[in-house]
Amino acid sequence: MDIEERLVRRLRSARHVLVFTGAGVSAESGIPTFRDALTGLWENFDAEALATPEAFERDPAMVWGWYEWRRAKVLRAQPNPAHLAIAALAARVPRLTVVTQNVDDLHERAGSHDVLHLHGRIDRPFCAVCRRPGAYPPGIPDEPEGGRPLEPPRCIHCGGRLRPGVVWFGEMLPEAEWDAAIAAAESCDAFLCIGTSSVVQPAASLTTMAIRRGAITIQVNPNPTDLDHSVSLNLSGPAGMIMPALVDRVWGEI
Ligand code: BJW
Ligand code: ZN
Repeated sequence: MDIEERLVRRLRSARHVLVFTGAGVSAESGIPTFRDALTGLWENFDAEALATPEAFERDPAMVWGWYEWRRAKVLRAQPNPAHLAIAALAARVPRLTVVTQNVDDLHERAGSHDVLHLHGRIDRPFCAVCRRPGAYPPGIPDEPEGGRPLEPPRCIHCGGRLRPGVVWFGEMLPEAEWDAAIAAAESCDAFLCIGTSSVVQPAASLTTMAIRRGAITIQVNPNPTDLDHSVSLNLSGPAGMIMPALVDRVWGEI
């Protein structure tokens, strides 16, 4: 791995490392990235239009069916070497904060603790009316490839429709997670931005906060983003390959 010795030394001496992840970190686990997640039935939709409260109000079965198909994919997926390298990093640095935009639980299943989920979790449905938590039946939904429209289950308290426990466009991020993420971005001395297009706000602003306060910033992505020229180092490639190599090179064998 080609990193200047000066950067390696700065990373090695970091007291607080923030790992910020997006859909790309789960891509090698077989979970489509957000902007690739439209296949089959949903090919003619726009992901940004499906992930809104208005879409759910207009056509709950279409939106719920899309999420059930994606939830089945998450349940079948396994953490990949990138998730595992991030979990292993916790034992090698004085303090590690993992902040994810992902709605899957692959960081947790890889062994990361106290992950801050800025956009909620696909496995935590709640009532669209009274907002109390709902539950899924155990097991993996049996979705045909490409999915199908499905009427959402009803809330056992008020009879309202359950909705996926995720943050849609136009909705506020969960306050405690967002506050904790800002505090971490403002106190970290190394910030790793992994597998995100960095177009969705306010999450993407965490990287710019860290840049502004002088943290060393590293981006891992096989494709260009608007941050390519703002970060301290751009590592171009899949996270599953780059992350184990980076952790190895800087913090020792994993
Ligand atoms: C690999 C790889 C490999 C591939 N290895 N990498 C300020 C400015 C402009 C707009 C706004 C603003 N403030 C708010 C907005 C509006 C909006 C917004 O940002 N819109 C933009 C599209 C412009 N934001 C909001 O509405 C947010 N709420 C909010 O701000 O509340 C305040 C408010 C209230 C009312 C009115 C106005 C403001 C909420 C945002 C919620 C986002 N929710 C989603 C859906 C979650 C549920 C679901 O999954 O369905 O979250 S959208 C979607 O995007 C999802 C993701 O978490 C998020 C980020 O996407 P991510 O992770 O970056 O994925 P991709 O697919 O974009 O990129 C994948 C990357 O991986 C690519 O770069 C690949 O190259 C790379 N990759 N393989 C490493 N192997
Ligand atoms: Zn209810």
